[in-house]
Amino acid sequence: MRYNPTRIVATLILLSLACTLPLHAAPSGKKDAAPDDARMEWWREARFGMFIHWGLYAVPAGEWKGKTNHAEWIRTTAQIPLETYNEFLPQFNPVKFDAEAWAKAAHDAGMKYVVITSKHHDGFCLWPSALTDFDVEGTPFKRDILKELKAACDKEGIRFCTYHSIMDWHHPDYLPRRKWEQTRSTEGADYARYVAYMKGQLKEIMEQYDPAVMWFDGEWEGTWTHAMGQELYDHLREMDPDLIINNRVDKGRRGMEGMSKGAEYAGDFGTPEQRIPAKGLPGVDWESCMTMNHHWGWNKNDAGWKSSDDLVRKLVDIASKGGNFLLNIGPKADGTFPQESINRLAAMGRWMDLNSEAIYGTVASPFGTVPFGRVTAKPGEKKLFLHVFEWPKDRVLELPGLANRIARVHLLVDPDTALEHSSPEEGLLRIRVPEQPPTAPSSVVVVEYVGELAAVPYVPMVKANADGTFELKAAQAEVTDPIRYEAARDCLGYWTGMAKATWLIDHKKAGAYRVFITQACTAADAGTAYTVRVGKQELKATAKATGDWTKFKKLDLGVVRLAAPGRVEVVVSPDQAPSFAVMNLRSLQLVPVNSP
Ligand code: FHN
Repeated sequence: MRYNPTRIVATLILLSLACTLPLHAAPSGKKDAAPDDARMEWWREARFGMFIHWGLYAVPAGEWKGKTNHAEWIRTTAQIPLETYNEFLPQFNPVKFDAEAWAKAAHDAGMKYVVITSKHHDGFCLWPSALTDFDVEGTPFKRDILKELKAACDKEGIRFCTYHSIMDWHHPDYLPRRKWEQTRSTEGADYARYVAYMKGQLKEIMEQYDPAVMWFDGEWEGTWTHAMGQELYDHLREMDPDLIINNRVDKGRRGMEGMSKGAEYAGDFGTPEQRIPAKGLPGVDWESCMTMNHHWGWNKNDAGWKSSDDLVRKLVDIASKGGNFLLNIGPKADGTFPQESINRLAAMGRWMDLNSEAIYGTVASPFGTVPFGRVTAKPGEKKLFLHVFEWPKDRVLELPGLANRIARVHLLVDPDTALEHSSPEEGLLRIRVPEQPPTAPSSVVVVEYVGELAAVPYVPMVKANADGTFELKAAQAEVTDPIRYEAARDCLGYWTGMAKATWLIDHKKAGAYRVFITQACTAADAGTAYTVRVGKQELKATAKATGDWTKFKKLDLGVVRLAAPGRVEVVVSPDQAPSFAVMNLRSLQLVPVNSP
């Protein structure tokens, strides 16, 4: 495969002229850019987009020489030499590719933008680039995929965006080479010339397809620097003041956690990958990108599909924390979406048809953990949207932590029927809801309030059961980062730091109580010392091995005495930083010692 020198020289001359334009001043060179809020407005409103990973790697579909766990990284994970990988070019002929069907599927799912891999790490380009023939023109297909998808997105009224990899395993000037690819000479390789090539291709994309977002990736290798990232951000900003650029253009990203280490790094939004931050990040723009199964690129053997219920709740969880959800599709080599993806998109679309008002244009909820699910907010409309995952069997929905007076409460799907509710004494609003949840897996109750939204810290008050025991459940705990409640396991997980879980009990009866904990931990990670503080008393323990993170055991931690009736804090916190994670905690129990 050759890079057409004539085309490259011609373009580099044009490019060098373009690059002599007066670029912005230092990285703060956003002076002429559209103000952030104006530029980000549509993106913040959108909340939900489609990621598409598609390229030559769809041909092997994740399989190579008997191994089946590959995907878009297959050239590297299967150590396929360049010449062999290039043999996928004549096999890439997605005759069933229908851009309008793709854009309609995104639109009907409630997605407001599409981000497609113009070029992934393998270097293959989904458009006819003037700078290389390692592109669609080098395949039997020849059609301009980006052009067709851009037109289809425009027709559906959704935004067309591109993902572009800085890392390039094909271009002769890209360095470093893959460690296993030592036979591929680096002689004459010129990284600066590669950067000029990449900027030339970005210019092609910007001018021909006008993406609303440039989603960079593959920024992590040492050849790409902080200065290059900032310069590229300013260069693209110069070309399009409205362009939104993610934080992977620069070097500030904290790994898969995705946020930037500081404001000195370029990028308009953070990019958590395959995860959701534990808490809302008010005032921070971020987008969680996730696969539907375990792979970004098509893998025909990957049957690990997330359920559509789980995907809806992830969308709700992300929106409740002020983020966007970029959900991935890995199309097949024939140009079709996997049926499993189509089914999930359709299910999410049905839910969004009824509930999108509680997602689009919402902001991070000011509340901490709420026992029933999540909360999104529209302060401008003085509305809260209570997303109820577990519909209360007693028909009483409790929202802790709201200090406002209430104007009206109703189901989102039934705005004409007002629901009975209490006034939020002590920051606890009680709402009488109908027997059945209207829209699983997340039913929305709208709370219209008076005045400026005022949330008060609220640690759930746990009252004693009839037999005098206290059951402190994971979902009721107030937790600190990075602990988060895992609904699927009904436990507090991701306890990978010196974080704590707090409950508040309202006890009416002085006396001695035996404390039990229900926890899970792998043998490899067991042994972290921790303290359970009940009021002023402390019980010391260590996390016990139970087999794995999903096998829970109830353990006796000892006895405490509660003096005069009243409110007592119960806090679980590690005495030392865990080697990996402290434990998965499902519940604590306080059982009166003399109980029958
Ligand atoms: O290496 C890529 C991977 O293939 C995929 O594109 C994800 C999606 O954001 N990003 C990188 C891994 O962090």
